[in-house]
Amino acid sequence: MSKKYTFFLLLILFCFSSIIAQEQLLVNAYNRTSTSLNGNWKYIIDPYENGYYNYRYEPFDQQESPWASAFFLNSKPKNPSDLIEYDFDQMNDLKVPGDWNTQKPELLYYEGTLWYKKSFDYTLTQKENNIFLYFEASNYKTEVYLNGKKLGTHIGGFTPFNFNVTDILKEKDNLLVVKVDNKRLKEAIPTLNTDWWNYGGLTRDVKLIETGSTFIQDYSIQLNPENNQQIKGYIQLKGKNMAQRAISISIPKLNIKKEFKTDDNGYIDFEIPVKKIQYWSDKNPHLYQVILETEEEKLEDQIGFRTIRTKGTQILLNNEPVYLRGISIHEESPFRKGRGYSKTDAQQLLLWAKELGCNYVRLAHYPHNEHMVRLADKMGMLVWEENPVYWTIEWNNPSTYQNAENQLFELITRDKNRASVIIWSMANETPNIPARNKFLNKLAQFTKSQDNTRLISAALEQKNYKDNPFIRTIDDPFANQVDILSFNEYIGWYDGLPEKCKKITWQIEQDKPVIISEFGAGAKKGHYGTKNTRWTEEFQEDLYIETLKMIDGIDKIQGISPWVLVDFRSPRRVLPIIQDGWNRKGVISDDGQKKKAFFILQDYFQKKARTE
Ligand code: GCB
Repeated sequence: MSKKYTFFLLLILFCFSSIIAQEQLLVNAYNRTSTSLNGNWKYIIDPYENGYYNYRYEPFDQQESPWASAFFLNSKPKNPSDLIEYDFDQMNDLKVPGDWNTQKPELLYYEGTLWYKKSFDYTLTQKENNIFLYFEASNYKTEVYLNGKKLGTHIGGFTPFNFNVTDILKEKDNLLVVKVDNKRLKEAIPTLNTDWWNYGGLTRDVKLIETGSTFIQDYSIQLNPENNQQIKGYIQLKGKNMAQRAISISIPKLNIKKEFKTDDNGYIDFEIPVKKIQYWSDKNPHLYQVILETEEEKLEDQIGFRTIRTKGTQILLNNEPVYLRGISIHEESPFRKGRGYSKTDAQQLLLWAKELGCNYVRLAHYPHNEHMVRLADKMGMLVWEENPVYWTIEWNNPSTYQNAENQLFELITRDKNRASVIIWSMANETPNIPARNKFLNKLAQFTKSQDNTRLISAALEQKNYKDNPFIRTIDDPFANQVDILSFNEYIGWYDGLPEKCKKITWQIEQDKPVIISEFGAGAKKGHYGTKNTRWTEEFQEDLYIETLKMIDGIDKIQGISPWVLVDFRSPRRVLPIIQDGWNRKGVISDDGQKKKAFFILQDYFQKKARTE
């Protein structure tokens, strides 16, 4: 092997290993036998990463016998003369799940390392079973240590990861130490610059999942996109005896019970004919109970069966045209003013969307928690899910690409059996330059290779058509790769005043369904004035009136998701009295009050729904 080749190989291995050190994700963690590790965890704020590096800036966890100063050891002085300069047990608690920023005033703007510690006991229900430590999300870089041993590193703030800890777990006094670092980095996904709060910490549930010694690792069970009379999929077992094992799939309401045998790699793929099936849709969100059974395990899911595709400029759900009456949503709790994580948070957000008349939500700008898509499945809400490739990232950096791909992969793994999810969005408002085109093309191809039952999109940008400022178009080579042509526009807010909408026409040449992924204006709830006074509810209301009229003139339009359901925190938004750290483009205020624009949109959607 040439030296150059070896160098590149090592570089790739290094980049890869620093990103994907955790193990393959268990699908449907949501319904597995689990024990929650939520609750109070001790914490140490460590801006200098003193518990991670020695004074030569060498990580303790890469040394054969690390000093007692390494926080993951949770060292205690044995003699009065011992020097130990930390003590988790004398520290305060943080609640898990939950961002740290909104739990302690001194952590509101904190971006750096914080250590968590939890002790727990656990007894396996059967000696030969496996036990996994599962994190639903942790922002951003997470190092996990159990009983003094490093389990691995995870990068990315919004997707789940897990570790098989069967060989390390004890019955009593397990010591779990987790280092979470939310420092923004240029090479990261997302990068330094975003318009949302960089909430740090163990932001979603943490749990132990017990599986059989041989267990169901992964599966996909979907309607065949080519044949809506057939359920198609695969199941992957893992563990000690995964070859030639019997698996049954039953869907009682469809009178289906089929037995299969795995191949030598623990894998089966299957096609099951179905006749009288109720298709899942926004109008009839029918979910079937699906039961997978092996000798050792029984795993249930609730799955909807539908097809989604495009034909010319239409979006077809179960072969019927569907218009996406949507709204964009950030994952913030309507109750706690921090990162949302609970079922109640998700329920309130989706109920507001329903009240608006939506049949669709854009979950911006990163993967939201699993409650959102589980509830969307139940409520008949179509969903756009998004990878945090936002604005300008390091397009030429291979490890940045790998990171983006890995985050998307984790999201697809988690949600590939959710009927509500119809769109994977690659990115938001990215520049049209060759390096970005290459990056996004690769990501889109990867996504299609992982999942051919959904559509691909990205929130693109619009521009003047042939230098005419009154005619707008989409001129972006990535438009050729997407199934749905989607773009953000702020005519009337960053671009003139709302009345400008009257003068704009659209020349969209691609033969694809078009959706407007964002438009909006800032308004402070309770701030009233003329329609040309910024920040008033009247200004925002007028922008909605004018924009909706303009949008009706786009003949290919198949949906909208205005910006945004609820005001959300953003450190970029510093205008006193009006913003105070909040982006005010919500049609609902941060304390849950509806602004005038809410009712304009509601009225528009009600009329739209009537014409369906
Ligand atoms: C955008 C971004 C979104 C911002 C929004 C705004 O175009 O996609 O993340 O929050 O504009 O309020 O400016």
